Amino acid sequence: MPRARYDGGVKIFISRAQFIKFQKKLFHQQLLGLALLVLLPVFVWAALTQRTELRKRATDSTTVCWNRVIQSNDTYTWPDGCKGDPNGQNCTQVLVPLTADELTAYNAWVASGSPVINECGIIATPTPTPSITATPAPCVRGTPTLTIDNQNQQANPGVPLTYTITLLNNDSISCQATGFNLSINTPTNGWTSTFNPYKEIPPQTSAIIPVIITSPSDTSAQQYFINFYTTSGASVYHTLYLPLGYTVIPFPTTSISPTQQTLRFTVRLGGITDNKAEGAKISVKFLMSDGTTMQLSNSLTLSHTGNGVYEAQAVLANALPAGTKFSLLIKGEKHVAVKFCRQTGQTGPCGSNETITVPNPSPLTYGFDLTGIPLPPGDVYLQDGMANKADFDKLTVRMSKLCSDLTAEDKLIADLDYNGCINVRDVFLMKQTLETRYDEQ
Ligand SMILES: [Ca+2]
Ligand SMILES: [Ca+2]
Repeated sequence: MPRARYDGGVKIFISRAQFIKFQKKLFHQQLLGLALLVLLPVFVWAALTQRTELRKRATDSTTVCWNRVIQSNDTYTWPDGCKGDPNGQNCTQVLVPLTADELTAYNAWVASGSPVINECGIIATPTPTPSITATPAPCVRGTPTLTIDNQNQQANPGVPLTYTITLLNNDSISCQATGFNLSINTPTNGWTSTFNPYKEIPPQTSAIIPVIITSPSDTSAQQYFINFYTTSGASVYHTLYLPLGYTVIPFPTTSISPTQQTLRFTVRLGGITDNKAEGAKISVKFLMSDGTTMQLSNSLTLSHTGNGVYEAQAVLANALPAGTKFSLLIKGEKHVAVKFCRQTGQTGPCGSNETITVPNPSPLTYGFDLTGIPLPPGDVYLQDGMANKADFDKLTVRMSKLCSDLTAEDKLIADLDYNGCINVRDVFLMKQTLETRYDEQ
């Protein structure tokens, strides 16, 4: 049987040369197979390594500005060849089509609502139109951001203040621009405001809105809070407000200080409870805190206002400056002087260093209610600044006269209760003063 197989071999190889040639060919094929066996794994390894490296590069890549992709019909390109590089480096003035992988990533970004990419800013390219291949991005409305640098300001009454407000539209980039309605709630009594009540702002974009507010010229000095409101017909999320502080401060005193000033002195006279002393005179002296004095040049005539209260007025050509400290020395025509250190309500002697202070602003009409201490009669004509025996003698010597025989001078000297007679009642009043009173100064 082996012989028979050999014979068969003989039939295949016609000669030995052919057999040798066959063996060489077989050897070359084995060599090629061996080479493939060695090189193929190397090739596969290299390919896998390259793919891993590409993936790694893709993972490590910096931010891609998908919002810069330009869509035209069914083509997607990078503007200026920047391929979404947020730094804008290596740009060329050509449109570069997106690769297939980039197109897939871009469509995924659009499908996720085109989220804002902070590093990529806002670009003015048109919103991509929906197409068969790209899913339209949903519009997500957001609460706007209101900011202001000068939120609390102050001004004199009637002086305008300008508030510079920044309104940022936080809608997603795929939304249409929003028309914001703007308003403020100033007080109603004479306040004015100036601003544009409507502002259209694209998404992810801010606008500056100047608001000018003016208070009335007679506004009382205090802080007012005024709200600046935004609303829109697009979303309830667009409703919010920003409080603005507006403090009204008074004008400097000098600008409204009157040049003239009316002084009103309200007094009582000792022993007088009716109008009998109508027309009597008083003198007024200002004792300034710096030690100087200011005597009103003329004595003032008293006018009865009711129930034994009398009033006298004087006009100063130049008002007392605000903050001036002083006391008053009031002396009747037959009375000892009384010192007043309070504008109203004084019923006893002045305290040490007690003074009246001119308010700020210095009033046009400056009133003093001095009725708490009736002026004591006793220092009679001719007055010498004290009530003593000489005054008492002038009185008693005239007591013998009939009322009808008294002259005007007699009455001025000794009719202390102004009843037209000189009698024991006048003596009583003078004795009261002699026991207690001398001119204060
Ligand atoms: Ca006297
Ligand atoms: Ca009398």
